[in-house]
Amino acid sequence: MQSAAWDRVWIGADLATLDGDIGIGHIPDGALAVSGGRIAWVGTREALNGMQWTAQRVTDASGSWITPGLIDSHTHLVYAGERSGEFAARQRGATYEEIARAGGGILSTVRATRTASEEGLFREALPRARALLNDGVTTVEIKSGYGLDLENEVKMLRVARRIGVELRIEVVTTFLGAHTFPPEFATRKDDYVDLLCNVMLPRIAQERLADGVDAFCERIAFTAEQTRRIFSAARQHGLALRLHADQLSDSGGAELAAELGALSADHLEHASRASLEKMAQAGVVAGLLPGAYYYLREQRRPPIDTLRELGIPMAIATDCNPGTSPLASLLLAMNLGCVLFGLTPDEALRGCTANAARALGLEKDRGKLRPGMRADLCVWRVRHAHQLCTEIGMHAPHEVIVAGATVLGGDPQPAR
Ligand code: DI6
Ligand code: FE
Repeated sequence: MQSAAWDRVWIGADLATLDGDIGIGHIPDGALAVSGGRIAWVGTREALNGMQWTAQRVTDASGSWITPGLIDSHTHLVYAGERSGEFAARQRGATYEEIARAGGGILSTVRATRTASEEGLFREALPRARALLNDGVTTVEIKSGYGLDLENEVKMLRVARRIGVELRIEVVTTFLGAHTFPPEFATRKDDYVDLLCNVMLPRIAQERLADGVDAFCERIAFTAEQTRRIFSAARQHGLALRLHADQLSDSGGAELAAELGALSADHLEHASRASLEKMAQAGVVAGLLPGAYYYLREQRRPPIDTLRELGIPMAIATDCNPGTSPLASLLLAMNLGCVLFGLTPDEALRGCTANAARALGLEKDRGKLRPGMRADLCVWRVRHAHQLCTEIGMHAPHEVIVAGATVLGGDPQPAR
């Protein structure tokens, strides 16, 4: 029998493989091998004992759980400034929409972000990304959308890319020039849509600064028709589509996401059953953002029962942003998803691994413990993986591994 030669093996851990369509794919007393930055073997200790293998490093992982590295599939974590004044105004009774219509909200962050230097923006954003890494996040999606002109959108996307290099995690970037209308286009909205389609999108695609395109399809932002134009242009440049859909009202977003083949439609609090049926047919992932629901004290939950009934995969993300979800903990987002939306712990874990990978078009490579996938792993000192979402603020990964390399924590390696 030929002997396998691996870089590293963990033995004795409980594995949450997330492989298969239900549950978390639990393998008790498991073993996992990594080679060349990829997962090479997954199974039980017993099966491993029946094999011929060698490894550069063997880790006794008994008493630990290993999960796929967590994936935050929706964030706006690159921005400058802060919005505590707006929070206070809302405590006094103002609504998010009122603040937005009065030029606050997203636009106040646009002002701060335009003023910031690229270096300053990087320094403001990095701690938020680091906080996610501290929760076990190995892939994070980051949107632009607080520049709203070519120069400042480019600046945001460059900062997002740099964060990935700095922290050695994977950053997926999304161009969200269609977040809101910049003040200079307030009275000529279709001209801004022209600019997005004819100038900004082509340049950003050409410089490979964005992996996808998103839009805020909402009565206070872009109409379904404007969104359709932007998405058609994005598709011509080969960019993936994601959509902020039906968060504050039924604006036809979910339906459009299905029609145009978006990877995910996010929020969905007000999505109709008919549009969800179209999403199911088109294989669009539902992005659930319980942080925004919580922070805005929304009254209407996303239609979880219908999503389940239709078999629509659910991802959970932080939506980390300064106005509606100032949240840099994916573990807390999972807990909020359970407590506020009624998700099961299995669904929450799947929402930040396998289904989040799917929301980013990375399902062949991430989100599961499966041979051939990139070795993005978290090792947790817990009795059960469910504790990651049933307990709050009690857990941090013991070790975080990206493409086979330790990027956080771990045991000191014995000298050879
Ligand atoms: N929906 C949201 O909840 C955030 N963006 C969006 O399109 C809000 C972002 C902000 O208020 O700064
Ligand atoms: Fe968002």
